Amino acid sequence: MVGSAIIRQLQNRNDIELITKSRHELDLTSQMAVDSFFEQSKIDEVYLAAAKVGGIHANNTYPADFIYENLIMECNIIHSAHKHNVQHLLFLGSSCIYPKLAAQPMSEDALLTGILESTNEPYAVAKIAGIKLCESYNRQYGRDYRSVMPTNLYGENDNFHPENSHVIPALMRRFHEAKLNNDEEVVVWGTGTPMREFLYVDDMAAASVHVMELNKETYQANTQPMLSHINVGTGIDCTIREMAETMANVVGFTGDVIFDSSKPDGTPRKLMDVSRLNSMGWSYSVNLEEGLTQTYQWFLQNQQNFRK
Ligand code: GFB
Repeated sequence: MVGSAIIRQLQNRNDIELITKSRHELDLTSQMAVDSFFEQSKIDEVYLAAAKVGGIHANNTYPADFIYENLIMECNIIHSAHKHNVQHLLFLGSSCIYPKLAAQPMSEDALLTGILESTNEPYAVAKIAGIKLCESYNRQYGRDYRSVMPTNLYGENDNFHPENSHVIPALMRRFHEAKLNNDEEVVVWGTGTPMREFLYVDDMAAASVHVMELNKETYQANTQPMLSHINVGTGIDCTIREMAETMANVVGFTGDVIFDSSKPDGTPRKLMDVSRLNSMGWSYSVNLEEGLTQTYQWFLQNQQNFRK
């Protein structure tokens, strides 16, 4: 999802030659395959958006897959990039790197100050390792490897699986199907009280390019060698209940929304402090209702391709 949005940002630039590989063409969990890819391609900049991702249920159900696949992909790509003399790399993490009960809004220096949320701890540990890999290659070898930590993302090319997806694609599909079936109610997981901040994927891609292209002096002046990541978000959050109501309006579902409190809520709140990125000249442009409307248009055009 984010990788294809970064391609949309960069594809019309004539100062960049894009080199991409689909998951069918290159197995990022294979060190040999990744290394020979770097050996054969003349690469000078890497956007590392590839990851094993999923919502609260998937993280809780497949913890081994989440920690193993993310760690091995990060190790393979970052080490091979260094071996083949790639000087610039941008690693994409997640807001779940911060402690479950971090002070809100969460600033970059909240990293490693407390216990993680249990539903996604293995994924978060892998993402923290990614930041530390980048910092370590910078410190030992003088590389310029940077990290951005997005808040919860959504948009076109998201995963709309009924159980394994994040809340926005899950509810978009559930509300849409309920509307078609004239159902009287839609069930939303948890209590509806957790608060989340949502960022449209094209905003995330724009922020990624912005951070990659900051000059080194600006990046270093705003970060520290062992605290080098930058938050990306809107700085605005809402309850899951409020988001579900906005979703119902966007999709046109007029029935009742009910909450299943037997399902986990996850972190109570994870609002990003985005002042560091704002001070470096970037802020978001697509608000939640606009982003949901654009995503629903994409959903309607592409839903025939979704797996059941
Ligand atoms: O999107 P989500 O899975 O991400 O869930 P997290 C956000 C909130 O929405 C939780 C509620 O409180 C869920 O209980 N929710 C309500 C639902 N209905 C649904 C539904 O049908 N599906 C889903 N998925 N949630 C993830 C992490 O946590 O955030 C990942 O597990 C990653 O590691 C991602 O960091 C950004 O914000 O809870």
